[in-house]
Amino acid sequence: MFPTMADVVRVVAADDPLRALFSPAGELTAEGRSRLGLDAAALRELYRNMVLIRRADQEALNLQRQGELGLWGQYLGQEAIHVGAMTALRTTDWVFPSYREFGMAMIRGVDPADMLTMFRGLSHGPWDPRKYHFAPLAIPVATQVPHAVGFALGCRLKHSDEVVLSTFGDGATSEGDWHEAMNFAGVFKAPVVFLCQNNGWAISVPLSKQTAGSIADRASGYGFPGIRIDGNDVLGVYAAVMAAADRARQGEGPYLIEAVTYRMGAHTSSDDPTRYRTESELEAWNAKDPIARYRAWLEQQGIIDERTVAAIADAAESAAQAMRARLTAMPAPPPGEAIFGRVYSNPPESFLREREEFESSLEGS
Ligand SMILES: Cc1ncc(C[n+]2csc(CCOP(=O)(O)OP(=O)(O)O)c2C)c(N)n1
Ligand SMILES: [Mg+2]
Repeated sequence: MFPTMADVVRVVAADDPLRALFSPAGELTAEGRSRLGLDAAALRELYRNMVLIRRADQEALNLQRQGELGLWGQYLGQEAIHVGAMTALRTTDWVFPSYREFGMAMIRGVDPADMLTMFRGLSHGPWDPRKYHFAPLAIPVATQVPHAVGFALGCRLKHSDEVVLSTFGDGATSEGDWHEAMNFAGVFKAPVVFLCQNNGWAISVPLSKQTAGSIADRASGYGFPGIRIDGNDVLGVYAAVMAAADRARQGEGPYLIEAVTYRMGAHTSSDDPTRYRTESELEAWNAKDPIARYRAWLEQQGIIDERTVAAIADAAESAAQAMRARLTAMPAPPPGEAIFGRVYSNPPESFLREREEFESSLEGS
């Protein structure tokens, strides 16, 4: 017998621990917030990390504008997702990111100056994924999603309790890779949390011209739950990712979180968003800025004061300057090593000869 729609809805709703924490509009409820059990120091840390990654993002853009980086894609406005999600995970959990997840990597402990070497043409992939449990940034849209699911299935087969976070944009959900990954994850109950950063745009294509219906609702077609939440609320993102990861860890399978936010900057430093979006749209989202909003709440709760806010801003400034100084002092790798160095562990003779020829061709140039 085929299940009816009512059966499907019942199955999906029955094992959904997130719904209880959120209002139907996707806002973390006061009751949900109180259940998080975060003390004042932890709440301040969330603020500090959002400020740190925002300042690093600005510095990276400055570097690009000064000709020190080839390209930069800002995550300005998406800090609540980066910090909330990374704080909710264990450091043993894996992350499979897209190209905009520099802030997430920073929170995981990757040195930001090392990370920027990729955008300065000094490295192909600056960190060891096994050390940080953080996969390389994926530039081809959505390719990281099937990787995440396959890896998550591997974790399950090894009986490890690691969970995988697969993060991507709204545009990525139009890719075949994304649907294949969702389907596979649902069938095999892979321990994966899908986190869509719905920032309203895929370069110059607005969500309305890309997606009919709701992204979150797509999960039910693949046999697991999905929820749309406010992606500019760091505590909401933290709660959702924590609950979805716990559920996956217990063998309950995947979850899709659609975190609604806005890309406040350009798509990348090569893009001019004034050609396709209005100033008023930007202003409306500016009023929902995740950092200003969280800071106002912390102040209201008496958890943070002006002095702490200023100290955090100073620390972020020093960290950004240190990142710049370290990056700009790094020597370029020898060209032969950069091009040939990571291709073979045991290079064949012909390859070594090619390398020699290349290197001697550079002599005197
Ligand atoms: C397979 C593939 N197609 C097209 C591109 C060009 N491209 C780069 S980013 C992007 C838009 C992605 O939008 P979204 O998934 O919403 O992520 P966002 O940039 O908003 O974070 C496109 C089409 C690409 N990198 N890879
Ligand atoms: Mg997008």
